[in-house]
Amino acid sequence: LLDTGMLFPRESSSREVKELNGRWDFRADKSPNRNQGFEKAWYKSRLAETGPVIDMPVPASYNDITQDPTLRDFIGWVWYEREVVVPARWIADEGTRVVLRVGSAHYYSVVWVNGVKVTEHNGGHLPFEAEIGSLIRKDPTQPCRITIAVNNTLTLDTLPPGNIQHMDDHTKYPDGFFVQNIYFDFFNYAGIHRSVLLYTTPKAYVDDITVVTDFLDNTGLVYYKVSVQGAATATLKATLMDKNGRCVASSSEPSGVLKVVDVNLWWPYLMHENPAYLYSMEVRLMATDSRSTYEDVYTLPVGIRTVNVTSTQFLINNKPFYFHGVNKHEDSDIRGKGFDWPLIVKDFNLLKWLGANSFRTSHYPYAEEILQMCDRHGIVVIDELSLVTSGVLLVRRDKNHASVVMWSVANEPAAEMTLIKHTKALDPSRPVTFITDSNYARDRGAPYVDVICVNSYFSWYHDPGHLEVIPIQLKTQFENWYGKYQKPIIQSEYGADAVAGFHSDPPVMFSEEYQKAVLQSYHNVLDQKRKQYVIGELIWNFADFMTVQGITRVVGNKKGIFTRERQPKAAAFILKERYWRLANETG
Ligand code: BDP
Repeated sequence: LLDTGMLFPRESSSREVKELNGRWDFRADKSPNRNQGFEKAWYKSRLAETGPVIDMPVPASYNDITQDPTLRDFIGWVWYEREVVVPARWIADEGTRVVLRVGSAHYYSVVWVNGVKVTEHNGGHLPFEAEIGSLIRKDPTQPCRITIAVNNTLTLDTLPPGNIQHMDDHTKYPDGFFVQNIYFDFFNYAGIHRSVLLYTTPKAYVDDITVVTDFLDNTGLVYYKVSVQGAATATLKATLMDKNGRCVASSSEPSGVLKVVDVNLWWPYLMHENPAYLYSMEVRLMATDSRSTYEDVYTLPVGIRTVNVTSTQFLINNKPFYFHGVNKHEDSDIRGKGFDWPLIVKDFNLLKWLGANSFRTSHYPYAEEILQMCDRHGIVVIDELSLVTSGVLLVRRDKNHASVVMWSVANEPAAEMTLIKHTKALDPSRPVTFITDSNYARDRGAPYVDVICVNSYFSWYHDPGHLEVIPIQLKTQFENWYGKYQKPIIQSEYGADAVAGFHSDPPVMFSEEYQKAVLQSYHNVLDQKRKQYVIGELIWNFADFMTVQGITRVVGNKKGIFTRERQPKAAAFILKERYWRLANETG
């Protein structure tokens, strides 16, 4: 995937998709060295033949699915397997590419088809795939057996990072005892987290499309580039269609600009009465080789909008945009980080109930379907990546989303400059930021970013219990950063834990009243500064989420304004009132 495209698998007249979600066979490798699966080559035969298997849903984290405590906190290799019947016509037609795609699996994966290794992948949040046509054509009478081994061990080289610590003192710990230390604040959910599917394309196919948009008066400009694989020569037609399927511009060049008269711009949903307008760009490819003729069709949704940053403003379509939104996690009960449509649609309904116009994908790339929802609903995204190579892949995966208005290269990192430069080179069309929690005097990244994003937890991690410090400390925070850099600032995290149902007046920490009071104090300062150079506020966090067990976490992080089950705490009503007021004032 490093040098090919990463188009989201879509059905078309030339492409089929077969989802492999549902029940898979599963076994965790609990052998002392956690390596029996490889030593005994579990991929060579059916998993059920080499030992006991249990049912495991895909997509889902495996951690919370069973009643087995050793599986909840399991570290090491787990094995997934299922068989799939491949349509005969896919096998019969040598001109069809059959691709196996995993939306994401956490963290390291190895994939076999009928016992033959087809790919491996490093990283927990991005898709990977392998072409398997020749393998399944070897013996068309056999079902196609897919085995995926996934290892969630985190080291200093993974992102997020961690390390394994062995405890050898037998007076204190059982034999072979070790722990996974992690350096981030969310549970290390593991397993196959996003859809697994087979999809087809013709042998000659549209491999990648890049669009960058602009407009001049009433004319929309879609700069595009199409890359093709599997054809020495090909002809191509790019057609841009409006919402009603009417052609508004077309071209026969592999790259160029499509001009749209009387353009409908893509607007965030609170800024315009006709927001989130999406055109469809259909790319039709025709290629011929000595054997046959191939036609491939791929249709990409395209929102036409611009993004610019001044020293005090964030501009979408040249109008000031104020981020009033949230930080999220991919997290819920039972399924962990597993992709789940009911949860996603519920979250979007809650975002709109709240009047939130934006969110940050803290602290890793989210499922593509979530960004598609943002495009559709006009919700603005700060897209957070997690390391340099995944930076290349993330930009490749997410570059065409109108909703993605800025890249965040890291959360509270140690070495930020190279990441920022690197990301800017990958995509000059979008601003770049990273999230800092450090002192403005010590920070090394701010000179390189377009927007400064600051996390702070006054009266929580600093001066806990002292709400009265917020007005002073927050004002000082903003004035220091702006004074030094003259760049617009987003309050990228702030908040307080509240256990739903804990009440206290006067407010004390962990009560709903304290969380409310922290928010109100922050809002007073934000209201002064947003008239100057503060361009956004993102609450930490949208919902309560699971973390590792520890003395500062009570069944997870409780800084959600919604519970993990998505019910509002008192703070949610404060924020709802505020966000709708901001929507009326600023869009
Ligand atoms: C912030 C981190 C976030 C944590 C939060 C907290 O960016 O991941 O969950 O602190 O401690 O600094 O609640």
